[in-house]
Amino acid sequence: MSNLNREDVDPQGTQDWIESLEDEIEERGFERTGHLLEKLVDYASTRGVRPPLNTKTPFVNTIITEQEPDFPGNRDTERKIKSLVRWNAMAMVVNANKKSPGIGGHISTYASAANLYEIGFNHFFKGPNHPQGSDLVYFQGHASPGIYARSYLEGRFNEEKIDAFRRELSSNGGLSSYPHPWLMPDFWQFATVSMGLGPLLAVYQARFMNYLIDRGLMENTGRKVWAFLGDGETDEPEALGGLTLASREKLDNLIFVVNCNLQRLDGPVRGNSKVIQELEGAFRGAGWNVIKVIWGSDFDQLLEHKNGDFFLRRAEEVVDGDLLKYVVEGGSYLREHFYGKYPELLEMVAHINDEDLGKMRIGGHDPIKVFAAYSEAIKTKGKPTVILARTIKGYGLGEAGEGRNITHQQKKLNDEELLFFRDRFDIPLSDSEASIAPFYKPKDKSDEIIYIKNQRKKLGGFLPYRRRQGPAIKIPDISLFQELLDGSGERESSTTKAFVRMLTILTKDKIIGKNIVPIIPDEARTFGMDPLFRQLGIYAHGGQVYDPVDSDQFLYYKEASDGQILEEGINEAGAISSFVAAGTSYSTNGINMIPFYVYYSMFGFQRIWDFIWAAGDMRTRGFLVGGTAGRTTLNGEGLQHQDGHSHLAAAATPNIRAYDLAYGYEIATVVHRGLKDMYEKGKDVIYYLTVENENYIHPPIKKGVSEDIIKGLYKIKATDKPTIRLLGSGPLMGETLAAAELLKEDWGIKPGIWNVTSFSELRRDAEETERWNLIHPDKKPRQSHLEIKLSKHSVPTVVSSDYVKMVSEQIGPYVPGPYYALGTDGFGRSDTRENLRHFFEVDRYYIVLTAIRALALDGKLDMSKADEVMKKYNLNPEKPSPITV
Ligand SMILES: Cc1ncc(C[n+]2csc(CCOP(=O)(O)OP(=O)(O)O)c2C)c(N)n1
Ligand SMILES: [Mg+2]
Repeated sequence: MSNLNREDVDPQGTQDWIESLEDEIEERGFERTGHLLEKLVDYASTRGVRPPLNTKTPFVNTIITEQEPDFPGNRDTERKIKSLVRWNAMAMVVNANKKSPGIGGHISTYASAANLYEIGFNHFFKGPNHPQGSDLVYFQGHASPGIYARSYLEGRFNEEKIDAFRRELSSNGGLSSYPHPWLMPDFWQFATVSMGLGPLLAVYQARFMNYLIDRGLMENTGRKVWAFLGDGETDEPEALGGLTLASREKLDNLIFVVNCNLQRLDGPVRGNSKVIQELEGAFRGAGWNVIKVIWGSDFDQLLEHKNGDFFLRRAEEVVDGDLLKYVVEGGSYLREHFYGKYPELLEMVAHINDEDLGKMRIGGHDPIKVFAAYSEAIKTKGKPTVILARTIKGYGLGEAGEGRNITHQQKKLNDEELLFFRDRFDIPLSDSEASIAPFYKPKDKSDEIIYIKNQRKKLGGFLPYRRRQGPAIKIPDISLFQELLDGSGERESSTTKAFVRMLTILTKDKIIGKNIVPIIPDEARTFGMDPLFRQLGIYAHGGQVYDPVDSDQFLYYKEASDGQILEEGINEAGAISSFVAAGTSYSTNGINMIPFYVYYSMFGFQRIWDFIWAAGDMRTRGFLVGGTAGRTTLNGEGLQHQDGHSHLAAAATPNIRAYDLAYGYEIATVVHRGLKDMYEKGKDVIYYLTVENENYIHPPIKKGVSEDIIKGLYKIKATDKPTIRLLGSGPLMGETLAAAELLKEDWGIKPGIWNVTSFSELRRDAEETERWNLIHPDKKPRQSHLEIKLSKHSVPTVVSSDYVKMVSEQIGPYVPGPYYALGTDGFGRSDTRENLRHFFEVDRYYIVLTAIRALALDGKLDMSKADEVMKKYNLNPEKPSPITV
């Protein structure tokens, strides 16, 4: 509630104060008056007064009329352009749904945001050829039809192309429903449609640009990051999750524009209060510069009226639910219910007829107001800016959905509605033409097309635009990692330690060391990465302004403005956003950066898979590293910590190459291949590694296995005419080797032994091979890697991994012979590693039991042998099942 409505015990006294303030504004200006007020508030606080400090200001525009800059554009032409974009955006959705009912699409979101984008396109967004470099614009996902429609007018898409909106499988490619760089790699840069991701990604994008500048890798040319988001979208915790980071890091290169149409899918965002005011509080409280754009120029006369206070008071009283109702009901209702409350107010609008009253433009639809807001935003120093622009959902759709709750579903318009739209925006089409909702583009020589192209030319070219490749980096020879390839000798080590060693070697490399971006959410010490703190420094824009508690130690907590590590604190969503910013830098900044995002494995895919999915869509390149993974290998931590399923998610993410690794040389081999693939060859993939904390001896690499390690399966030990085959994976390789020993010693059976580095890569290769064979029945069948390696012996296979069985079962159908998977299905437990492996039935004894039973089922042994195994190793049939809950 604003202070306007408080009871005033001394109105005259108040008036005197206001007049003094007015004098100060007149004589000394806005800035001085602001300073004075700040001083007064500070002083009052020290004197025991509790100033009603409110992060909310009255429900009016932040920028007042006299602060508005002159509008440099041609308003008439810009209005025409905007109308054409609106029409074509609408026609695109309507036509798509006429041809393919149910194909979907959104009309109303862009209809509300058109002016917000048009002002940006005509006057602000710097394009790829701008001397200062390109701005980065996060478009609201559901506004895509409008962005396509503008590209059509700009001549970037022909009619055939926009006619194939949402039909990407059509012969000429079509247009993707939402911003998907994966599907339109020359156009979209950022995948924004999963709500909440865009805003957080944008914050970290702006931060990463400063990181590059502070590290001397990029020049500061004043590029901006613009993030357009919906007001409903701000309910997503991620959407507002980066606000304090943005102000802490003084990201004045960041501008949020919230399209406050007060509605989401089902209804109002805040029917019972005001979303703009709530957001103002949140952003201001977080230290942002907040610019509210609520009222259009039509309202200036009311705000500046001598009785303007009544307008203010009434505006404070109503809630968003009321504001929405006024849009739908129109002028006479508005007069009665809004203005009618106070006679003074009613009097103020007496000269305006009902129709005009209903049409008075609100802030987000007014070019002057939006231009003023953007102008201030790009000049603001030391803090990020948010523009809260009040708009109307489905603006211009009239009866067909303007401001209505169903507006989001609106995909078709009848004749009458189309004609209304045409009239509303003066589209030069006859009745019969308009009724079929054709695309409409004026001639190339028309004022509109010349203007649209000219403005973009001045600003450095068309947007959105995505650059596919950055400059390649020459990756050093794999001998860089020789010590890992040579094994750990007598020393026991873990894959986590091996990984950290590898990372240390990489960061010290003269050529690519500086391009490495280690990212970590408060787990560096867990993984033994803390030595990197001192070596590389932790990035802090303002440097380290305190003496750290451990400054007397060699490996102290070193922050520096040119620090290389991004230590994100306990913030996986933020850290993955940094990963995306770094991993797309080849495209957004033209600088290839190599992110290694190392996190607690359980809090990776499980927590932020949606971001990882978007990272894939955005063609991010880099390494995701799930540390202390494995449901039984990470032992004491229990159910919430022990990751036994991230590889399922990884396998389902199309451009992720996932590996669970057992030895240092596998890490060296896979990482080296990843570096070559992504940064030399420019492949749009992400490498995912899980590493563990079990210590054992890492053998040296054997000759000729590198390629097999990459493909996912390589031989550990050959056996002459084996009757059974054991596959081990990651840390369970140790149990697999121990099981092989037991089989030999106790049962006289010599298995073949293999190591699986990637079930998902094997599966993809097998599926691809199978598919090729299916559609080439006349050709000699191809063989998958699994067949090539394993088809010589069609014997039973027993596989043990530290992941749920479905991970290893991915390859079951493609492995010759019967296939038995042991895995860690069920909730984890805190206990010793040995007990856990027994509990989950993946240890050496269960491997032996499964192998013996497999041989019995294969007719090679009597089933009584399996019983003997149970007895010999004390395997209790009454033991609780790890699977059943
Ligand atoms: C994470 C996520 N959940 C749900 C959706 C489905 N969805 C699409 S649009 C929409 C409402 C958007 O409202 P708002 O952010 O206010 O945008 P507007 O269209 O009103 O501009 C929802 C829930 C989504 N895209 N992403
Ligand atoms: Mg909305």
